[in-house]
Amino acid sequence: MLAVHLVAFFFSKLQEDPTKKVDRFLHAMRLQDEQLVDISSRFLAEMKKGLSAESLAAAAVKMLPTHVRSTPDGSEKGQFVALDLGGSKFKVLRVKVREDEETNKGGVEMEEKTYPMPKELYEGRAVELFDHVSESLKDFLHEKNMSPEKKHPLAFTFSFPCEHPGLDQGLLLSWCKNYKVRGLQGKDVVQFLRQAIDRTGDMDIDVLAMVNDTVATMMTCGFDDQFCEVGLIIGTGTNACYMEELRHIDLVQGDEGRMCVNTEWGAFGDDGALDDFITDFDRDVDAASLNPGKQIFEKMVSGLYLGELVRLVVLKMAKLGLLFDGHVSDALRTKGKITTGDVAAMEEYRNGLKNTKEILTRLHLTPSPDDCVAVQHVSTIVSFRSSNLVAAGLVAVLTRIRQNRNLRGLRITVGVDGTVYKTHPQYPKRLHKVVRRLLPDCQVRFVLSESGSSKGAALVAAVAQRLISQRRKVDEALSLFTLNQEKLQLVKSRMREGLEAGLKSKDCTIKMLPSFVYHTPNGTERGKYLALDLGGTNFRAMLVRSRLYHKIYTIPLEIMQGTGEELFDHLAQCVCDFLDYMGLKKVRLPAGFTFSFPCQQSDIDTGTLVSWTKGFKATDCEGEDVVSMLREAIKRRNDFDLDIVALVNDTVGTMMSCAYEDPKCEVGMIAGTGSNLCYMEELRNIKKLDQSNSILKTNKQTSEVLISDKKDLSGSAGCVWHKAAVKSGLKMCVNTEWGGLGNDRCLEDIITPYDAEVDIHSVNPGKQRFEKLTSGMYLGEIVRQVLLDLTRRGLLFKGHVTETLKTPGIFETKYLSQIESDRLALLQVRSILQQLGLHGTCDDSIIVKEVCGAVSRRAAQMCGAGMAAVVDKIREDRGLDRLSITVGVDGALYKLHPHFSQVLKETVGLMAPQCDVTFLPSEEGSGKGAALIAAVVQQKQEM
Ligand code: 0WK
Ligand code: 0WK
Ligand code: BGC
Ligand code: BGC
Repeated sequence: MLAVHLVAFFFSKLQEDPTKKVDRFLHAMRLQDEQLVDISSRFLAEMKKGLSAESLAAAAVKMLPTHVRSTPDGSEKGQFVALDLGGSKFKVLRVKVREDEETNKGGVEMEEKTYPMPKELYEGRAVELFDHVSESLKDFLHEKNMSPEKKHPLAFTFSFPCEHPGLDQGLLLSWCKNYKVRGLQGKDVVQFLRQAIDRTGDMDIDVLAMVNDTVATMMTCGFDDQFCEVGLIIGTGTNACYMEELRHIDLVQGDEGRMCVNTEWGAFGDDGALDDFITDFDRDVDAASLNPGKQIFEKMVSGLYLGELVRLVVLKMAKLGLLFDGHVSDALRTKGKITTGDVAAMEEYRNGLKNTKEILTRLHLTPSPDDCVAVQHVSTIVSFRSSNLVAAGLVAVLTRIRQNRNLRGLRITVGVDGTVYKTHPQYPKRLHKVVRRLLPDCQVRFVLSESGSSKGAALVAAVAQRLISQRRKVDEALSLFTLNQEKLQLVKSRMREGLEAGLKSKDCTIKMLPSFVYHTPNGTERGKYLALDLGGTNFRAMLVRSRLYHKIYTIPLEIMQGTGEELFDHLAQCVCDFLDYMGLKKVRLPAGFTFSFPCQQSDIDTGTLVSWTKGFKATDCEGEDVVSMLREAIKRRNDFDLDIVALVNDTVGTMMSCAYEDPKCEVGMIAGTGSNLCYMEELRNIKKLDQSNSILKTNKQTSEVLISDKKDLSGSAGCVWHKAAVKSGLKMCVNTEWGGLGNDRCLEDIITPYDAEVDIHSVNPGKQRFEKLTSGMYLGEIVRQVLLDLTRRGLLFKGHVTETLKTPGIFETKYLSQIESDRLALLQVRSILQQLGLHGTCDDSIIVKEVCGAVSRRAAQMCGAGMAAVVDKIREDRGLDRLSITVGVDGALYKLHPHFSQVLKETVGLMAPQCDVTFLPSEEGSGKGAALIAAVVQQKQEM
């Protein structure tokens, strides 16, 4: 009885507009704006899930980083072969980008050929599929007379979800659409293609980049429209990509700039997020698909499924007697009998109904005009839902971009491709309308990708090519700073030769200056001493007694490079200020004077400056006794007095102050503004020791070193001379001044053009070559020279050479330490560069960091090799198999640089494996060391 009432009710309705019954029947597919807004916000949530490290593994919408960092910027150039696989057509193309400006006015020229894709390959083995692809490629090259010998760069559009470790790598996550090929899931598709090309042979192909068709479409449209930052495909499948902020893509290192993300929105709903919108027809389509449960959103939207949806709806309505008087044909029961092309045809403005009739007739149905209207309306509702769902997805993507950029409105272009969008008469208009209705503040332009996605793929390949060549050129420049074990061995042996030569003669590159310090502290040192410390960057005065008080004074450049008198007057002024500050102006304190420059000493309290180094160039000092110069300056003031009892090099002072803590400390090293090292040398080895006023002398005939039995150090006449050698164990600290290694050009095979530039423009060209490769005064300048060269070659900062970059000394070594710190994100590197007026991209920051790393690593390695030469010499001199020794070290480079000390340690370990070297950073600087030496000197004088 009920059935009779139902049929009667329906018939009464039939009389009415046939579309009404369809509207009722498919009310679940007719989505209102609030539902679209709801779907849109669900998709936005899915996007965030897919981007964040915590939730991306479980996310249905994969949000795959593509390594495409920018839309076309006009510099792309070149000729490429392109493969376009995964859409409805498999194409091979030749793409010329800005090849000959004459003919195609800086445009892109393309030739293409579509190759059949045999049915069996869709569900066959991956090897067969890719053999077909590479044979088609070979055929195309042949047809276009592209010589098989020439290396052809290739861009590959592969329209399936892939994880990209790089532009030329893509691990297939899953097949979709009508593909279910075996043996490729989880594997690198590019590798597969390369192997197929090798199997096919007789062609030399360089696969530069593989991109998703959405990405290629965005790049294609971005070539002419710089606002194009979204790529959309509504074809066999559906998908979208867009430019996301790098800082939001947890999977990729770096937090500055943007990267294109392939959303793979076809999988939206695979986790049930759309269950309340899924109709039984959708479930039927999914159940009958190659990948049930997957690509839920795609199956509601894309061309592979729309026709089927319409067929299932029409079939159901026919079965329910709502169409064709309940007549159902086998054809109508047959999967795929209504295509998406049919759906588009049915909705054609003019011939829609005619087409509908023809299609239904083709399905062996005899549709009434109302049936045709109804079926046409079914198509309308199904395709309308598709465009509405795409609109909802797109609104989410555009909202995301707007939020990322904190914009109220947004002007943006969406590049679109795909048969559904291209061939379905109403589709584009419907889509645009809904997007603009839901995003009234946004200016959204849709650009159809006329010539397919390969133009875009070629542009990505052009960028890849530029990045690869840029990378190669940057690596070439950086490789100049790479020191392999062989080169380090060279540095070690040359340092050793230099040490040995320096002990014998005065005229040598490594000065090996006797310090007249015969032993390290033995703890008996007592008293109150003033320590003066003229280092590389500043002057320190300190009072050393049980506690240590100090004050730091800067040395203005004009004093550094003024007259000697002005310099020492400045020092005396500082000492006066300090004594005043300490209330000790009336006391004549014994003082140790740390003077961090090469001084030829003839005794502990006198030394003539051999040559200025670092930034100093004060006149009338070289060849002068610096202790006298200080004494004269103090005398000129005549308002305080000092008893300067010791002159020490900062390396010696550092060794002494550390030896106070660790008696095994017999080496002092400075890695600061300057670079130098001292160590306790066997007295017998210091052949050149000047015997004039020391307790030592050399027997001209036997060149043996003799020592007097007189205890005092003032070298007095009438004493008995003993063979010093026989008095083994006697040592003296030698200030190596290793900074001079290479002054005789023995480091030419290490010195790079950048180093040569730094040396030429230094205050002492040709001098201190080793120092200029290793010390803080110069590392920043070497980096600047490298950055300048890379920028001039267009490899950095877009080739924009700023005044800053041309300014000597602008890139201080402290920036290396900051930039290389692991804790510093690229953004912070960028802000340091910006402070320097260097405005660059994220890639620029990465390259700058690499250059800093290469320069500082070489410096630490060079010092490590030099150190290895010294400790191995000490070991051999003492006839030891193993030497355990401590090195007291100071200097901003060693103390502040994030990696220098570690690389130094590793290199010493590598180059002097028979020595256990402990590095002891000096806490109180060399001042304490100077005071200790002053104490030793005083003790001796009191004896
Ligand atoms: C044309 C593009 C191709 C893309 C296709 C999608 O060149 O990369 O895959 O559009 O549309 P379909 O051919 O699947 O309709
Ligand atoms: C601190 C020492 C001083 C030495 C300086 C070197 O007390 O004698 O000259 O280290 O480091 P720089 O200041 O050159 O970084
Ligand atoms: C694939 C996407 C592709 C889209 C359009 C989908 O099935 O998963 O990678 O972009 O189809 O071709
Ligand atoms: C000087 C050395 C000093 C070193 C570290 C070099 O320039 O020649 O005497 O030890 O810098 O400050």
